[in-house]
Amino acid sequence: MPRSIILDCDPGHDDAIALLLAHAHPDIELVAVTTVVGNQTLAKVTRNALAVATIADIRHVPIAAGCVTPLVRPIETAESIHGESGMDGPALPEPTVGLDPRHAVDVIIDLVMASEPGEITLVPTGGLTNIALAARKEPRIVERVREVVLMGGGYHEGNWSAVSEFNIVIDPEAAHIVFSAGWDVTMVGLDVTHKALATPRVREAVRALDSAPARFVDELLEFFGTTYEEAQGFAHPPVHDPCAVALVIDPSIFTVERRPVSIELTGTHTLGMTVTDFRRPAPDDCHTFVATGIDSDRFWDLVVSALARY
Ligand code: PIR
Ligand code: CA
Repeated sequence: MPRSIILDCDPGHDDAIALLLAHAHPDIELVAVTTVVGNQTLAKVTRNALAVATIADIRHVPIAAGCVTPLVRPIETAESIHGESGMDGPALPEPTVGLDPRHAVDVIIDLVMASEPGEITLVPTGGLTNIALAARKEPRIVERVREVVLMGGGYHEGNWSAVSEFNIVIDPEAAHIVFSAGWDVTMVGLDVTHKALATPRVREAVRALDSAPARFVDELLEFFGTTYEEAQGFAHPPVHDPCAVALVIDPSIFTVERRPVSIELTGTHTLGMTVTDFRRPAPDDCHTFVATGIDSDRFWDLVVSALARY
């Protein structure tokens, strides 16, 4: 049985690759794509999602726009990494895929409430604003979803500050709501995504594929590699968001530990930190999990073989 997921994203180079992976992989049924302010404004990331759907011919999946700003804080975008459009590099087609008129939060609630308990997995790859608001608006979704597998955070690594990761720190209050709601949350953070590097071997394997979506991925990685090198000093760019989708498809690629995670909301130097307690075995009521290891070769094999289906 394929796993049904809602991808809540802010495309975003790596969000785009996560979307292409989710659509192509036979073990995933993509039931909706929702967008949230993050890497760029909501208007830009939504346009980008529609452009990716156009390139990959994703036509029977609702795509709905969500929150325009974080719950409490002002908008902070990642233009230094993703560029002015939020997905700079490849030429983007004029979208021929339409936007669902509903708000993303209502799409998430409607789909989850109409599904069987334990059927839908939420896969957020941007800030957690939509997911937090959905849990507040319809708390019954918390028991109904199978789990939340998110890209964000990091227990030992940061990218937007010494200790915090972008998706968490842009809306830490939303992250707090999601991590403490009571559903199972798996944090696929920088500790593992910083090992999912688009190395020359990976770039070659993608370039060997002959399809419009694969060429698009190659152009995304080209731009992402350049800005990641300039802005963060990485020789090869880490491709974060597909890691969360890959964990849903094949958890054996990762090591996951059950650990209490708290979101820092008041720190002077630590706002948005995902404080993870490794001191002892987690208590029985702990419902948060953190990815601590990744087999990056198997991860890339999974991504490339899914892209080969286009
Ligand atoms: C990537 C992102 C933001 C900032 C940087 N420096 C790099 C985006 C990615 O889309 C991913 O979801 C997450 N946020 C990684 O922090
Ligand atoms: Ca993202």
